[in-house]
Amino acid sequence: MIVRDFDDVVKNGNSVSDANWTSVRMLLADDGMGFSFHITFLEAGSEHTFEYKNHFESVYCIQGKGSITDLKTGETHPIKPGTMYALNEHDRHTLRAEEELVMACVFNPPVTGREVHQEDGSYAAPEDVA
Ligand code: 9YT
Repeated sequence: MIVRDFDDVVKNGNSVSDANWTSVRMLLADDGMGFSFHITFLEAGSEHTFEYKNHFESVYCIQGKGSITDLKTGETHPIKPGTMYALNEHDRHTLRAEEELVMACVFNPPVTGREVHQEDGSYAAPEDVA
């Protein structure tokens, strides 16, 4: 069994940040679960465009207020505590945080912790991560 505390995961360096988001990786590929599990914080007022071409991602909003736009259909959905979205078609999307968003995220395949966002908003496939 794996039992971890958020603060210990941060202390152990399994937290990554960009200019306006931070993600704490509670589970990573090395844990052997077949998925990774992240708690992601998106700063109030920030906007993010991602397209996880090599991963499926499911996200649950724990706290905050914002929206997500499906860039293929142009449809925008509000995000509030209790909202879940699943990028089951590797959907290119824009996330907006009106208030800081705190999200629980699952990635399949699991991220290794060494990915950086590529220019197209994706993470490299696991076999391409050094
Ligand atoms: C909400 C969201 O898209 N989270 C993505 C996870 C984050 N970019 C990470 O952990 O790499």
